[in-house]
Amino acid sequence: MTRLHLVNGFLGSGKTTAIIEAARRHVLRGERVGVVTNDQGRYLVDTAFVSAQDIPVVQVTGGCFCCSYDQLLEVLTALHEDAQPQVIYAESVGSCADLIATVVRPLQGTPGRAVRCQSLSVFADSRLLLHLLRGDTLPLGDDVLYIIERQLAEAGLVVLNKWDLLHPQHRKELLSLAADAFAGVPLLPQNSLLPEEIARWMEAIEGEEPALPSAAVWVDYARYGRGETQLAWIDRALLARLPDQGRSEVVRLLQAISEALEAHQVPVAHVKWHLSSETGTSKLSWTTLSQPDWASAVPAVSGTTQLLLNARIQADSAQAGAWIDEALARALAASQAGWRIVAQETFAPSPPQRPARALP
Ligand SMILES: Nc1nc2c(ncn2[C@@H]2O[C@H](COP(=O)(O)OP(=O)(O)O)[C@@H](O)[C@H]2O)c(=O)[nH]1
Ligand SMILES: [Mg+2]
Repeated sequence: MTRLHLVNGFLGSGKTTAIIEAARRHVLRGERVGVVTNDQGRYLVDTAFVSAQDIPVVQVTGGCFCCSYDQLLEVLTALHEDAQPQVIYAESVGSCADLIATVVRPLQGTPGRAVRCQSLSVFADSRLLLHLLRGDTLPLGDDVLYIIERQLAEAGLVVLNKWDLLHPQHRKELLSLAADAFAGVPLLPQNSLLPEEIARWMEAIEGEEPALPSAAVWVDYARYGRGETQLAWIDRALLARLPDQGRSEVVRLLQAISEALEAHQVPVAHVKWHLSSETGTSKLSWTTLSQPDWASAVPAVSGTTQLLLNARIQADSAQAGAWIDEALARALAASQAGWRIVAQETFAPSPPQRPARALP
């Protein structure tokens, strides 16, 4: 029986980072592992990045797990046929909620399935969670924050991720607020960049006792839908042949998009880039509370280079798409590299509908 670990948590909270390290550790132990990624669009940075690590990966696109159960079952079957994984990590869209009712309970209610759902970890950026539990003002709208709150309400394990980025003076306060807010649910402070901390997470979810609540939580789908649609999806895939000093080209491009979003004060949930060239692949992220300095984050690149942008931002999708395209057009016009835009999507995701199969 394949063990399935569901991993939820807001956009940019650290799910993919943790899953990739966990998958590596399974492989080192001689276990076969697979990953399911999920997002609103079709060209997914996470799929590209997981696949670049030689980890078998399938994706559920065009909506979150809660609305795409049939597609989830299809890709789980395909993963089974291709890789026979003993353990699967399935990461839902970071704006998805209601997984117990829409995925876990229906899976449990289907006898004979080759997959057993073992855990539901919900990741949170510890800094964001502290603000949320204190009731501080955040750049994200109330309905978006409602999604985060509902995600956490159904956790079997709350991962207080990016613990390293939370000021040591605030750690006790977060532990105490979280213990009150998620009474009885295990809390795991974690720095997902440290392999030994991922090993601890794996122990927590791979133990005898499933880290999985037995009952679903109530979700107000009107609010959930408003939060989901407020977060525009914008992706752009670009291709060029770069010289050996191509790095500065990429830095300028990434900076141009960031400056456009900043100029219009667009709240960011997660803006991520997958960069692949003949020198290697990497993933670069800008999350709600951390914008990296692209000039130091971008690695060396050369030769045929692909850039894939997935942006989930709180804005009108058409308006924000136009801002991004203007910035891109200016950056590409100033470049000699002959960049081509090879794929693009811009939309406001549809509001999720509570499926009829949802179980309490
Ligand atoms: N400092 C720190 N950064 C982290 C941690 N976990 C993830 N990150 C970074 O947070 C960003 C978003 O991570 P990602 O795994 O893509 O988040 P996801 O959207 O939840 O899958 C990336 O830049 C990661 O390197 C952590 O525990 N500490
Ligand atoms: Mg991810």
